[in-house]
Amino acid sequence: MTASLDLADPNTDPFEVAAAAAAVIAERTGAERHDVALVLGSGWGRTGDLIGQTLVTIDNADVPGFRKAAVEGHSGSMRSVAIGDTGKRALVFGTRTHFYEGHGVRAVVHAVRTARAAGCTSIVLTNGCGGLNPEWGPGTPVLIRDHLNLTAASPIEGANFVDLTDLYSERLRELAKRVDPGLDEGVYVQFRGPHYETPAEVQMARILGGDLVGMSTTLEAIAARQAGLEVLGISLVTNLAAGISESPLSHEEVLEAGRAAASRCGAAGQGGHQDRSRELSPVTADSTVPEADPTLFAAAEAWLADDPDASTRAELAAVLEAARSGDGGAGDEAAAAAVADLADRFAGMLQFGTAGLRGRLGAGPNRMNRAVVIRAAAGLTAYLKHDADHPQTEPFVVVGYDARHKSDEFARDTAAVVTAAGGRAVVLPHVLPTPVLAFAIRYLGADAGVMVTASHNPREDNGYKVYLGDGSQIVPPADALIAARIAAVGRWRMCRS
Ligand code: 8IG
Repeated sequence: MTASLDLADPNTDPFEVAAAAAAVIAERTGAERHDVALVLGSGWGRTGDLIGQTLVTIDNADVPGFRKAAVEGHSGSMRSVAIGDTGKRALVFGTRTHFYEGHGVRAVVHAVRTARAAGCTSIVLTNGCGGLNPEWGPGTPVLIRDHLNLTAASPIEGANFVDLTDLYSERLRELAKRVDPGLDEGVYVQFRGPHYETPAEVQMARILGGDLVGMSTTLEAIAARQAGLEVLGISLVTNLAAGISESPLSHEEVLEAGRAAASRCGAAGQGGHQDRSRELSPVTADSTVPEADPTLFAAAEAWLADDPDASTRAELAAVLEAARSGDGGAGDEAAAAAVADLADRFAGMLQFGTAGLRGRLGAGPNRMNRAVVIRAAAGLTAYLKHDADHPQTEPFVVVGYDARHKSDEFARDTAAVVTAAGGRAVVLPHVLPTPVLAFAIRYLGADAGVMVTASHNPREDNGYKVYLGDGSQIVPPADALIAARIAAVGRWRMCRS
């Protein structure tokens, strides 16, 4: 069977076209994988240059499934850009296909699926839009907190009920706000277009809770979530929406606002700082710049209020006190070290991969602790209920643990979460080696197993490995699906808020 690469043909598998596109990108760029994707909307044309050096530019016409740009002000190419000096690569799409072009939703979200197939784990979706808040003058960038999709369309085909809670990553929004504390947030409303709204439609959007009106982004964001990508959405308010200002709307006004705002948006999109740009990739958050900003302390306070474990609470309280004790004198060096320690602990959540979770024991989302384990267990359970090859309404999980510090507590927490979510759980009766867990999964007919073990890692680390019902360790895309579920679990409670 030869696969058709025509997205308009209903017999074509759009993910196969995305894989074919990613293969061309890998060949042309010489990069086996890209890390972060960026889609440039109206007015964002020069932002790609601010991230780093463009290494390769590819004409859209050369890549399966892509179309030429339909609108003036967009460029019809994609590029591979070095992200500062991090060794990571951004895949920058200079244009997008809009829903109003009438080529179908598959064409609209093809860049998103291609980004995932090319290895990206996060995506930045930008757009130009109309603003409903009169304080947002033309050229104001606004972070998308949530959306209203008024297109009545979806990129997802078939009975696949993707969860969209916290679709726009709170972690990435907070990161953007650390770079540019003046950034506001809003709810983006996608109309079909291509006409702009009537004043009555703008009022409707306002009554529904909208802050921004545009013709893109929501379908792409949904496809990104389905693919397991972490999403950052940024709108550039290029005009006040119809009826909010006196004057009628023109495309020229939109392009002009974009030109005027390019530098601030570049700073926000890039991270404003080379060391920040690497944090856009959730895989590593290793080189955070120590900085005693209030959001860091607020994040630590929020953690203290929620952490179920007295020992990590006490540990964090001590670090927080030390970080706050800078007095310009001899204590300052210790305070600076404590701030750096805090920044590292709150640099993001430990990332879940095929090897599960692994990290240093301690307080904070970037450490192994009961709060992080509870969240991982909730994400795993949601995966087993909704995304697994054979979804289960009452998933059955077997949990084992080694003799490492806190392993037994992590195992019991995991069983409690599975049970609370309506599943069944068995904890092995005492410390047992991993092969026993793998045997128990098959012997008991479980849907999955968890082994809390640091294996051979340093004594200050611990780890959390996940096995499927046949006793095998997880392979892609299960890792990305579980990671997306974990990301959707109460992010507002874990990270800065
Ligand atoms: I740029 O005011 C831009 N795109 N729907 N409404 C809609 N899309 C837009 C607008 C706007 N401005």
